[in-house]
Amino acid sequence: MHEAWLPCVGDSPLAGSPTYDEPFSALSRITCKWTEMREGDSSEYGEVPGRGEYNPSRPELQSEMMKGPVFAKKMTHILLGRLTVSTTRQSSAAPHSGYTQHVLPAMAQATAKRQKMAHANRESEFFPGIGPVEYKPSAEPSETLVFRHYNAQQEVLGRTMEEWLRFSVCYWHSFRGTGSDPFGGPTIKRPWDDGTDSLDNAKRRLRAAFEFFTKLGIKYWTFHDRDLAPEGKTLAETNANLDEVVELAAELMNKTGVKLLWATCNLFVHPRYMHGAATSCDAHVTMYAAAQVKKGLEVARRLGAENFVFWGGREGYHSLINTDVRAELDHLAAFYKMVIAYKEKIGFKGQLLIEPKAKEPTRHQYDYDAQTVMAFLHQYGLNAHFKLNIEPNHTTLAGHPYEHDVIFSSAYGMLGSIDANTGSPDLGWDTDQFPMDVRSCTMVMKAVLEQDGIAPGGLNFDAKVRRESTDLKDLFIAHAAAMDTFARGLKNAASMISDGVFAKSINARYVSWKSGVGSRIARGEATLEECEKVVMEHGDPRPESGHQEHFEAMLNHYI
Ligand code: XUL
Ligand code: CO
Repeated sequence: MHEAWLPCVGDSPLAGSPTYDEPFSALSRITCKWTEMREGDSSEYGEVPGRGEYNPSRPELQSEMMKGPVFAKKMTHILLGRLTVSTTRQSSAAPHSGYTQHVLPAMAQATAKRQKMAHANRESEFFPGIGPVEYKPSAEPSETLVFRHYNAQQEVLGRTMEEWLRFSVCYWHSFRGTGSDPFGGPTIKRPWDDGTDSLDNAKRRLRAAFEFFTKLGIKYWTFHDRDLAPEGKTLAETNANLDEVVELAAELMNKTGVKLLWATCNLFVHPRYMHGAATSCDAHVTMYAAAQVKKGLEVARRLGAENFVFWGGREGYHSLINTDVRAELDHLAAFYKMVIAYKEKIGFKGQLLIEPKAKEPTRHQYDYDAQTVMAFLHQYGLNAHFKLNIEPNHTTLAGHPYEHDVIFSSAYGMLGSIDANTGSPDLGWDTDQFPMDVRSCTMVMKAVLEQDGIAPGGLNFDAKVRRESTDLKDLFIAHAAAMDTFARGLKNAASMISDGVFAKSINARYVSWKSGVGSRIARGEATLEECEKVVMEHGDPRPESGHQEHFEAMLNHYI
């Protein structure tokens, strides 16, 4: 009998069984049993010797084992399971094959390292008894703390689910949210948070967050500068507080392999920003915002952020009677030019993103929706430096369907990242709910697949558990269920694309643009006279059905 901690997904071994000291051909029976699951480090599996050398007489095991190296290259933190293997030797055993000899020393070391890691991982300081969340497609309906569809390493159209989806936890909702709303105070009290503004509290909270990310298997996080560390009495003190917590963040990121999808500056909570930040009527306020963003970019660079987001919380107006809108938008563009200059100066490589929102907190936000932001960027010659971070709950506030801004920005090559959430379409405000609607997520993932992925952006859960969902477990379930919804969306969208029926039916609607005068108009070569001639010769166009219900029925087939 042999025992080893090995990477696994569900109940499948993924990196072979190095503790065998005999080739499979020498064995008449192999019984494998998985017990105990935990997180672990698979980086040492980077190159598993013996790949492909397993005995073909056990194809069912070999095919799983062959996945090992591919899997290991992509992940550092994975699930480990204790694999117990009992073997029965054949009487006329084949001679020892060389591969196990060659595997054993390396694996002995690896096992020791894994055992050490496992010990560290067993310390469940903040979420005792919860997680890690496992992939369990056979889960009962009431088992919601599992993934039924999200299987990080499963390939869909040539990439793993993890690569397509690039999930991220947002710190402000999940670790700073208290459930308070304009009508009532906090309802959510986390055991690690003493409610003070101390640096100790900030650090404890951050440690809790990293335990959460790891148990969930999410590889990215996002934050606002002021979520991480408290404001001090002066900007210098505030920056020093931030530096202290950022150092801990760097350490935790390094230890867990969790990366920073994006950072952003909170330019809306402090009273100084009541008239706006980059669009304030007071230039001194804009200077403060510029200083804050300077530090934000430095922090983003320090932590290797893959993007940097601007959401103009107070960049808008409440009244046109007291506002010079042209001046405010000119100032916003000038502000972004300073940002580009500093980004280049310090060598920050992340993608800059603007997040549209139609209203709230201001009556009218300047970054109203995707088309408004793209027009603004063109107007001021900034389009090469920015992409968009689309939040579908904001899209619906602009009066558009859920997927509208994702599709519009993607159509122009401007979809940079997604704040994956949803609202209640019957309400007129931003409720930041977890995305749980399969149809919506399918439509979003179709756009993401069609543009060949969202990297360096990702799907950031800018979503908060309801103020009535007060258990720690609710936080896990919310993320796991939303991840599962997007995984379903991904699989559905992949089928829609591979089957090609949508592309075929859509192309059929536009066939008249592919030849003759239609194609000349599309290329910008036709004239009004030429068009007139066609109509004179051929008469009125024949009305064609749009077949909307046919398309809707096809979509339902995939959902
Ligand atoms: C606000 C919102 C922000 C941005 C980042 O509605 O979505 O949290 O995502 O500032
Ligand atoms: Co957002």
